[in-house]
Amino acid sequence: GKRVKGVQVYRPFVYGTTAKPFNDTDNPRPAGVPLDHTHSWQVFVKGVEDTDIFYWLRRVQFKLHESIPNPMRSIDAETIQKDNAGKPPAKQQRAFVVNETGWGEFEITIKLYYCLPSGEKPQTLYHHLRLHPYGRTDDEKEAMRTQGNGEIKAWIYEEQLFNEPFEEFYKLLTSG
Ligand code: SLL
Repeated sequence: GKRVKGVQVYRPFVYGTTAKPFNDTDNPRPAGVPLDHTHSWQVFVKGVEDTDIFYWLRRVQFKLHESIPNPMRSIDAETIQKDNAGKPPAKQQRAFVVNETGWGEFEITIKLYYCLPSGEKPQTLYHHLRLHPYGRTDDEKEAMRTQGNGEIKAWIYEEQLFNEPFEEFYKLLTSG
């Protein structure tokens, strides 16, 4: 294929983690979850404002800590779309997500696999799962606990650059 010379295409996305301590009201520890688990959390890659990114990102592989059963989690856009039986996924489903519970923080390895016509090699990101509200004063922590919903968000806004994309991929990128 031929590349489109002198063209750069940027696509914004968000990745990161959202964690929440177990409590007696809106986030009780589910039955079967070990007693030493203190939080529910999720790691995700998605579009900004839940926009579609499946046309350029086809798979995300999350490598979790070895203490977690089955630590390699691979999520395919195709599977998410199939689960919707041909209908386009609802906004909140337009995401590569792993939901887990646990007690400790660690570094998550996130590997991005691009759509095949891109010819791009997979790219690796590293993200620290945050369970605790660091760098906040005791008052701010208390406010999070009592007023907020207690979620600890560690979100990164990024832009994926496609430099001189192949013509076929350029059409995919710009036909949305
Ligand atoms: C620490 N460096 O020692 C970290 C490791 C590992 C967290 C944290 C296990 C959950 C499960 C879990 O939360 N591991 O058993 O499914 O603090």
